Amino acid sequence: MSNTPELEKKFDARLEQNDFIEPKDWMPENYRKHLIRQISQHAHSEIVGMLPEGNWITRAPSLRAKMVLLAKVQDEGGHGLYLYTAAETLGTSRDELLDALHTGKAKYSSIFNYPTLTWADIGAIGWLVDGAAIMNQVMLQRTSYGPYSRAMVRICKEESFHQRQGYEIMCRLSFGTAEQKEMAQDALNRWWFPTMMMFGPPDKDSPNSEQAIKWRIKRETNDELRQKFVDRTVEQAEYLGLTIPDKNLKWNEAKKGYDFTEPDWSEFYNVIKGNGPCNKERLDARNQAHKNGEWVRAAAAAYAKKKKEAVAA
Ligand code: FAQ
Repeated sequence: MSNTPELEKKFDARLEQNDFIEPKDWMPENYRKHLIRQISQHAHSEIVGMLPEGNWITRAPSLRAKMVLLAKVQDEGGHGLYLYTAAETLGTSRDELLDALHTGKAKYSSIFNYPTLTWADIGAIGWLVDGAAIMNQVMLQRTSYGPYSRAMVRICKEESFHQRQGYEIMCRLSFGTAEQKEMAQDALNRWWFPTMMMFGPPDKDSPNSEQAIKWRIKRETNDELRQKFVDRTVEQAEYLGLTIPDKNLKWNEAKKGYDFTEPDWSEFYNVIKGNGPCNKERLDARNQAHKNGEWVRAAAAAYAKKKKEAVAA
């Protein structure tokens, strides 16, 4: 029953009708592989994304800020879990997925290879990085694979809280002392272009987009989402009294959107090849955490085994 034209035709017709494809449905092998690649990279991004912010939990400037940041970082761990589970429904295992991350074979979002130097960076991550993540994830709620779509619905609800916590920090700093405002501006200067890279390379250089759109895995292209993100963020920066570090940023009435400078794509490719400022640190931290958690996995497995035996007896 492999890849027969009849099954393929039925599959295409279901996509055409915006039906969800479910784990037990027939699907082309390349659709399955494409999804495992994207969902697992997304899952890895969530858990590696915990590291730059986790770094600030002990240094948050108030108890409230600490509690909010702790909750946010914990949410990201939860997002990783929903996504790994969604990937597992495609016939891969958690061990295989994590092994690919830990050995550097699998990618995760380029953005998490940049350092968080000041508290304002926590604001900038929430505002910009979560803002970009939501822009991308809102369209993924309508992705064609059911388990991925359902994970995205839940994740989007939590991400919008994350974006607001970041914007709140930016508001406090931007409307605070001159020194605080300067910190906010410095964070915006450093995070702007790396955030724009999160949407992936320009459409003309994106090898996966065309097929992803055909399969309705992606509903909008990298460039479309980047444009939407810029258009939405300019106003938010204006409210804060901060300047987006792009001299070419200009409203274009004809396209009803902003013209802007593209990020430095050579920097992007360098980062995703493993040569960003924190790639090594992030992978070392993940590997160490995995090793430290070994006894927890062993204890959980032993408990599950005992419980199963007790039920069977
Ligand atoms: N970083 O052909 P395309 C978050 C790779 S979640 C690293 O355009 P595609 C939450 C791409 O994988 C952020 N690699 O690829 C949070 C491909 O390589 P491959 C993550 C990138 O898949 C917030 C190659 O370049 N979100 O932040 C990147 O059609 C705060 C060619 O690219 C998702 O993963 C990149 N930025 O489009 C957590 C959303 N861009 O696999 C903590 C789901 C591209 O062929 C704190 N993913 N590449 O070897 C997607 O929507 C897509 O996979 C894209 C890339 C848009 C990321």
